[in-house]
Amino acid sequence: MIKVCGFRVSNYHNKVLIALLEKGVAYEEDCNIKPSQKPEYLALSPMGKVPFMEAGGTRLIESGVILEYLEDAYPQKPLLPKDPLARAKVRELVTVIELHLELVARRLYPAAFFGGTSSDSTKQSVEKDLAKGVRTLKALAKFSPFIAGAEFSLADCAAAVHLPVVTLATKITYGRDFLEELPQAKAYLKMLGERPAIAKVNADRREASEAAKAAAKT
Ligand SMILES: N[C@@H](CCC(=O)N[C@@H](CS)C(=O)NCC(=O)O)C(=O)O
Repeated sequence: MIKVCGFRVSNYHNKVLIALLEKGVAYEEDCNIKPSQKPEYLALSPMGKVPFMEAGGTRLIESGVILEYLEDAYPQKPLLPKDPLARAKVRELVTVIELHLELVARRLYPAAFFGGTSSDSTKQSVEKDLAKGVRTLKALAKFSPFIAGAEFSLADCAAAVHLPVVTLATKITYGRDFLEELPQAKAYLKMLGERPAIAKVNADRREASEAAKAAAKT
């Protein structure tokens, strides 16, 4: 059986869970695993990140690779279209969302979410880089009704977990939601949040986030 290891506030961990639930693949979860640079953790996940997955004695890191593995191993309910170009368009969206939005916004997270600080130069460079990512997403996203078109896909798994964090981090940092440039995004994310798989993962994330906040106070 597949085992997913990570924690429920992690957007990348949650992306994998959404794909598993949407595909109807049975899995086990260890949701008490935190990223670490300690040697014992690096023996499991050499970048020190979450999530990682175990299946049949083999361990996989990188959520994108894990999702591709799930597509190959469990093709019954696909989250990628059949047509090679349509598949590439889904991967293009995932890449833009993760490389040019989430990873850029991540530079704001220490100050926005963890009590750290962001220098003015970080804020300026993130603003400039995020504008490019938002412009690109605006050019590529279909919202008809899903982000890549008529079918729910891996790009929706990525959008469901990453876009809300970009919204939150930019609101906290700049007082403005950078995704306002995409007027359809709000209704689209609401629609995704009504899917049972995403509703469950979001509810578990909220619960884990509240528990972490309560633990930090004690
Ligand atoms: N490219 C990785 C990114 C995973 C990632 O950045 N996970 C975060 C938690 S959401 C993490 O482990 N951060 C700790 C670190 O970067 O050291 C993936 O897709 O799995």
